[in-house]
Amino acid sequence: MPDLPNQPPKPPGNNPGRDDAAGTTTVERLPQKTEPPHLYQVLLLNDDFTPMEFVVMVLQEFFRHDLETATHIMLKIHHEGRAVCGVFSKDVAATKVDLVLAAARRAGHPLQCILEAA
Ligand code: TYC
Repeated sequence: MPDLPNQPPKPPGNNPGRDDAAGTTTVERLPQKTEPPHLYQVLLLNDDFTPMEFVVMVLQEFFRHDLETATHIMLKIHHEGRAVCGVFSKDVAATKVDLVLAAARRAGHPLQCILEAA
């Protein structure tokens, strides 16, 4: 919009708003294009060697499940081959996998822990 005669000239540069005759600036807020965070589920896989108690401990310590829920998830893995332990952002999910695998290897168990896009 051209400057009105009784107004000082606008400084050059980016004008983020729209000025009307009264000098009111309307700043339009564009709809935010923020994507929802991509989520990943962390799963434990069954094997024939990792003790059930160790898996229950992992579900309590690393996924903050109570004993009853941890036991339920462990038995689901034991019978069905796999189960979701939790759903997290990518970074948190990857860290959980690393921590679980490190704890399992330290204890000498072959437990497998993976992540999948949710
Ligand atoms: N199948 C194992 C056993 O009989 C128990 C187990 C459960 C192992 C869950 C891994 O992710 C697992 N000792």
